[in-house]
Amino acid sequence: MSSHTLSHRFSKDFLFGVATAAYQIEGAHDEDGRKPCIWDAFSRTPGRVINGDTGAVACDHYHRMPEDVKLIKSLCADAYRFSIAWPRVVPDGRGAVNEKGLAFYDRLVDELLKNEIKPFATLYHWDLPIEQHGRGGWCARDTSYAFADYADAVMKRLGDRLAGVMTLNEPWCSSFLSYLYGQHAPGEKNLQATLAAVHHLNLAHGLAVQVVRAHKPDMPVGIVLNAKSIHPGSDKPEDIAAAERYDAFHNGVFAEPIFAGRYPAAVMEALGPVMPKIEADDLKIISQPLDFLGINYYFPDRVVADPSVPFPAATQIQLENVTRTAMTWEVHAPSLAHLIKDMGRRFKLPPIYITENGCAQFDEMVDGEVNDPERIDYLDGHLTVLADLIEEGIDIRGYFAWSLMDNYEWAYGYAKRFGIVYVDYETQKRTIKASGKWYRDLIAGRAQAGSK
Ligand code: IFM
Repeated sequence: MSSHTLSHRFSKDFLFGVATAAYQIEGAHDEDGRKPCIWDAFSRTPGRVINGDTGAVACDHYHRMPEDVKLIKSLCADAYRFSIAWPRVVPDGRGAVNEKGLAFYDRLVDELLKNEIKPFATLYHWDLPIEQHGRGGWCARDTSYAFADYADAVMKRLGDRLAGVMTLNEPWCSSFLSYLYGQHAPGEKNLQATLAAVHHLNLAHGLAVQVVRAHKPDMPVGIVLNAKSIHPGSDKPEDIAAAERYDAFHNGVFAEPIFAGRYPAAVMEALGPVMPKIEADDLKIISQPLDFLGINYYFPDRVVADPSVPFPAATQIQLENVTRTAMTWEVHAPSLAHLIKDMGRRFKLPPIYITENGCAQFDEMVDGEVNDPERIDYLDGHLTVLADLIEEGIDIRGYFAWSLMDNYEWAYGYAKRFGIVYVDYETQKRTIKASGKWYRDLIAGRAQAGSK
């Protein structure tokens, strides 16, 4: 579908945005009082990141912020979702607030507002200050409270001008990928540590919601989950049961405490003895009503029963002959609808924003242009699904393309490009890809159509 045809399916107040995260784009890792975070340490550890790439320079956004805001403007985006670096604002994790760190985000927010772009800030996108890691990181309950204090500092300074606040980005990654599978900082493989991180992240979220509301009761606040769209690998009852357990383990440990005030029974039954201490009010704090749920969706998870692995005794399988991205992730837009409907069946959800969606492709610059039809197809397919869901009456308020520009893709370093804008890391030149122009026309077309 051309971007023009799709434009007509979104109302004028549907929010189209682009998203990034601090460690992935800012660089300036040791400037103006910023201190190291767990990703500075992890990325410098041999063997952890492809090519030993680090976020020390990244897209140099810290020095190029005004031009980057112009770029966002040129894409006609209504909103920009960025993250605030905890190690810039409270460099030791706890204690002194760094004025220069806050001043950067202050300038960013003002620049966005000047350009009529709504600022949506994520408080935590994985850059835990190394000093706080030394105090136990997410395995320690203290980190939830340190996070709330940091949130307080941010709200004091920016709370009057933000359009929305996301507490955490993808706590699954900050726990499972970081403490169970060892692929993200701090690179551990320990179930007990993982479950402690899960609970302390949930608690940090709840405490931060309280902080945000204490500053500004009407500030839209939510969390961003990369909830998995789970499909049993077959119709066999054992695969269906495996998919349910997999859901409880990977999705339920976040969604259930947040939206139902309890941990999944299957998880408590299987893993109760290794769960951290859950104190009396924790679940009440965690389950405060939210103004929105942010969903990051990229690919489906297909699972079968596998008694040879520990709980949830399920293994992912890969389908053959399907389209895959440069990450080897399966492209399957209908799974976005499956995810949203499945979550909606399980919980009473607040309004939804798609806070990330996009793909890495093998982009190349040829004669000054980057032609990326696969990314256009990906965006088109997923936005078409969203338009269908909205027409069915599901309350979806906005969509943020991941990402504004190519950036530091964590353990893959700079090897994977997710941007709708190409970054030449030698010169830091930004070039809008064909997908970026397509997205711009989609947004602009909607305004011109004056639709709905
Ligand atoms: O780049 C990441 C982002 O930081 C979090 N969500 C998934 C993206 C692609 O892997």
